[in-house]
Amino acid sequence: MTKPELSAASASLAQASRFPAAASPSSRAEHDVMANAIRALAMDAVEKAKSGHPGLPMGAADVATVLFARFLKFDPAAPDWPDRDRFVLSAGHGSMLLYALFYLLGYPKMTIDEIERFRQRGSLTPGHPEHGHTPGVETTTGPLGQGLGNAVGMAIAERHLAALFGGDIVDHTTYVLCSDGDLMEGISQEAIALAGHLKLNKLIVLYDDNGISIDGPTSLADSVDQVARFRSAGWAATRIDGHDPAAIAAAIEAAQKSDRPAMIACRTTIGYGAPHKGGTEKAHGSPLGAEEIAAARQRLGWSYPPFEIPPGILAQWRAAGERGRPARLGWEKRLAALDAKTRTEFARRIRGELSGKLAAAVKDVKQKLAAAPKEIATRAASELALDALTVALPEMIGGSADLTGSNNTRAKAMKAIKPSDYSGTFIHYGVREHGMAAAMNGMALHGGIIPYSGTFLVFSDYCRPAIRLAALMGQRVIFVMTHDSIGLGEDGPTHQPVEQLAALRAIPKLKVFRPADVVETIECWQLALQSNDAPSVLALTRQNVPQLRQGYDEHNRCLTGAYELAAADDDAAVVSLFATGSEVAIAVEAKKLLAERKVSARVVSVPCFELLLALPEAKRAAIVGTAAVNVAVEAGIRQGWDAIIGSDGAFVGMTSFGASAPYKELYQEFGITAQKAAEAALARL
Ligand SMILES: Cc1ncc(C[n+]2csc(CCOP(=O)(O)OP(=O)(O)O)c2C)c(N)n1
Repeated sequence: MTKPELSAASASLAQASRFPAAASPSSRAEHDVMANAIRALAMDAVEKAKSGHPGLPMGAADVATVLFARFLKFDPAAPDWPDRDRFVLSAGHGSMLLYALFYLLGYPKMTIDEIERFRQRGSLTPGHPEHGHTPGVETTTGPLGQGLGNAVGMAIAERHLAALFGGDIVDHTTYVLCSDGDLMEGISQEAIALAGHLKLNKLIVLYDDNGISIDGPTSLADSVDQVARFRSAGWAATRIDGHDPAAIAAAIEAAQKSDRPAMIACRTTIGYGAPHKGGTEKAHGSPLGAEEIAAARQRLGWSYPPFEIPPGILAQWRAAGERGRPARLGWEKRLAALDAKTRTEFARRIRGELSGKLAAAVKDVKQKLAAAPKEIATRAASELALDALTVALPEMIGGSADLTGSNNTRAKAMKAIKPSDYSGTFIHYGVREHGMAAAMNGMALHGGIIPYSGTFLVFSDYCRPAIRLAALMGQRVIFVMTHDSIGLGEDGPTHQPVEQLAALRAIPKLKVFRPADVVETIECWQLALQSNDAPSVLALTRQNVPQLRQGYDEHNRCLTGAYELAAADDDAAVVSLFATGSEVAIAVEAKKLLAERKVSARVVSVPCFELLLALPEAKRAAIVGTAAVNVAVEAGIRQGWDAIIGSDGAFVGMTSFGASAPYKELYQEFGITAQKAAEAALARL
């Protein structure tokens, strides 16, 4: 289409103050002005903010217009409608694409004022999309590749819940818009491979194939044939002109019919419409500048002032926004027609509410342990807990990154999720820690599922970016991480976490649990499940530990993060021994050694720093106590412990990497023993 034609179409649409509310553009001209509205808002908002990324929204505007105006099932009046299609903007730097769409489509809170306040404090339009902050944003994106990983989890969640509740209630598609950067990140390989293997046919990736990243053309660093790459992973993949609405629509239609996940490589021009900067890295991540914007307006035939969308064009967009309402109302009717039991269960799961069966299951396990104590590894304790918990809470979906037998994350009754049957509740993620964690975030975000996983604690480093995002988004995702210290023994220093506990505790909001025995393990599981606004890590031992908590106590003693496990033999403890996990038993032994020296000591188990440090000052101080000497024992580094034991406290732990040997020898060699803990206390008295 030539420029004058564009201008004429734009003008006639703009003049029609009561534009016929057709559901989707009926001509190329209508499409073009709708797409140009996105482009104009993006370049003007970035210009006003003096920062941001105009290139992606301008380049992907045609793809987004076709998707949102013709295909995506959503309702701005109910952004959380459970059966909506999910749209994940994996390339979160292109956030203005989402914000422009939300405004144009009529999401009530996304006013033009919010668009004008792009990237300003308190606005609904932060630099990168933030879930829970802006209605309609399905997941927090920005770290490239994560959104794609989340989308795989969302697509798994959809298939699983559809298998349980039927296609009348659960039948939606997950769409992703991703960029070159998303596909260069390693996590994308894990996500793509898993989705292809599971044949997630309701996952459609639109790849903004513009060949440009920050440094310049992607050819500087990349020569992957993405279509071939996706095909080899079991996807349907195709290549189209991403500025041709008919081609985009045809490709999406075909993708919707695919029996496997589909990728559409949409060849686009970054910063489409900007005559000098378009097609170059100059359009990627900085304002285009007044001159270039004026020239782009000319080129696009867009003659309206910044932040002004003529009524006719806005009406066309708003009509597109209304498109999904009948579908939502129809779904609500179908939901209401379900039998009461199914409907209540579906609603409970979607709300993320725990059933009353959880408390009963925990009580039952604790009573059995009181009657017949167990000296087992906390990873085995976790399996024992899961056998009960997964029955009480069938919305739990477990998994492991190829360490199922080591992580003990598969409860007896669980069957695996397979392409031929998604009703299972266990996922063999393969050796893909990062993809696993990102997929779990997606499942939690989707709703209706409580995901948990398994890997070795040392490999938390392999999925840390996704753990961080789970915390940032406040999602209930549970990371079981076994082999939590030199106590794993012979596998040696490559597998022995030393700094990982401290590193995980450094992530705001993340609850890092390190239970001391089988009773604490079930209590920590209960707390992790109850933590519906934050993720948890359960750091568990490979080696056996004694059951320190004897007798039945209905209270969850781990709730305060730390508690006095063994009181001083008299009223005046001069030593407080703090420990976590497998080292609590060592602290108990140290207390005995000190008693032999007539030194009165108490033992405080510290299963969760975050919970302890969140207590009101007086309560925390009461647990920490006022002994003359504080000693902490943990087979990790000291970092973080000073908040509990003070900088003058003694620390018995690791200061180097571990070594390969039977674990008891390692505890001796690295001095993590009752003897050393007692000596450390005595030296300070
Ligand atoms: C994990 C991660 N690494 C680096 C960045 C910084 N970054 C933002 S966009 C980008 C690449 C931009 O290229 P592309 O993905 O093709 O986006 P486009 O230029 O098409 O907008 C980079 C490196 C990031 N956001 N996330």
